[in-house]
Amino acid sequence: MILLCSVAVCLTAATNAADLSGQWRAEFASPRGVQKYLFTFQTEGEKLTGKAVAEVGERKREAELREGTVKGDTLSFVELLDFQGSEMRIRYTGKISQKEIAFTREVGDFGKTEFKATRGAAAANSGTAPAPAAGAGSQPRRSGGGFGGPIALNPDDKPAFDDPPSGIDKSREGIPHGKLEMIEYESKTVGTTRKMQVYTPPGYSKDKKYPVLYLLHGIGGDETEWQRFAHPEILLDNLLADGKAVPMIIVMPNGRAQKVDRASAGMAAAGAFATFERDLLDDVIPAIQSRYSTLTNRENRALAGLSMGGGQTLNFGLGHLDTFAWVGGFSSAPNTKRPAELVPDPAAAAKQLKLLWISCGNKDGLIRISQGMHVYLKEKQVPHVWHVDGNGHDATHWRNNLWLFSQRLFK
Ligand code: FER
Repeated sequence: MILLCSVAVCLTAATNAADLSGQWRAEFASPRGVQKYLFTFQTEGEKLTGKAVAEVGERKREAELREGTVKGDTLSFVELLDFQGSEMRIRYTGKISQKEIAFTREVGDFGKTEFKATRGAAAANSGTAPAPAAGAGSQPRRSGGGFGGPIALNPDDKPAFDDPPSGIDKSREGIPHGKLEMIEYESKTVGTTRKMQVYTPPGYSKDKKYPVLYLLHGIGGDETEWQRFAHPEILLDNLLADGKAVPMIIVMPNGRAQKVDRASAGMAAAGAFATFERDLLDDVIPAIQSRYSTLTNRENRALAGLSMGGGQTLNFGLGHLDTFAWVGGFSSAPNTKRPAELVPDPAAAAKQLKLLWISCGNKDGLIRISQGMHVYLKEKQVPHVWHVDGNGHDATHWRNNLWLFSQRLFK
């Protein structure tokens, strides 16, 4: 049921939770453009239910509100957003005053936006509605970001390589196979025992030493996520059988560095994805180097990842060129720091990097992140691969780029 607001109802909103029922609208600037929201709330005691209809440009979506509560003058709820197959949680907290609700909208720890909602139907339906409050404090903290957006392609945005043949990660008979194992390590950073998967190539022997690729997952994944999109272990077996890659160890850790690190703990645990920098450097790498027969100089250490893990890769890889000489960001997400922050000394980076790989699909709404990197790197003359293929934010892009990237490592 939709209740339209009368002045009397609006005025009691501050003191009586039930009176939140009805429609509230808001308009605010976000990295994706101006967002227009129409919330419809129903309350029952401290419980709040309802829906959100959001419009950005031409696009409109509707979501049921979850986990809604009203306590005193504070309400909170979650909007679940399907982001290209991954579920993102947008958390809203609002302070109710007489005429408005002052909301904070958080996507994980990213993109905290503040805006005000006022009573009434959508602006389009209501000629007399006051202008939405989108003043100070309504600007998102980040520049660039959001869940995809309009795609504008530039002349450089084309494939650097042909697409791989099909079947690159299908298991073949009659070739040697490596081993994939799940191991545990003590994380001082997180204060827990954590899991990671480790691939050792066929014929792995303590008598040899191997280079290592650290391979990071996306926002909805964990240490097993790469197996959903590609089978890095089979892909490497195949490349090795064809003489196309150097035998290497591949480590797939969990990039969500928090005590409860399952994907279900919340997709947008952005702070935990940033904390992983320390877990990777101080806990994961030492654990691998103590348990496996590894080459431990920077020229024998690579970092790559998809989406959220692509952003982590660029942040941690370019941020620690003393540790990584090979860096690959596939469809990097808005957690990627700004190019000038990542590469403050282009000449030094150009000298140290053996390979910097930036890739994105030309149907991926996050492409502007990678485009920004490419434009900066090109301007600053930092050699890199800029590979834009015909995919979206999807498994084909990640599988193909792992294949193209991994066969160029450690050579
Ligand atoms: C975002 C959109 C997407 C974001 C992260 C992602 C940090 C990650 C997507 C993925 O890993 O697939 O705004 O912000």
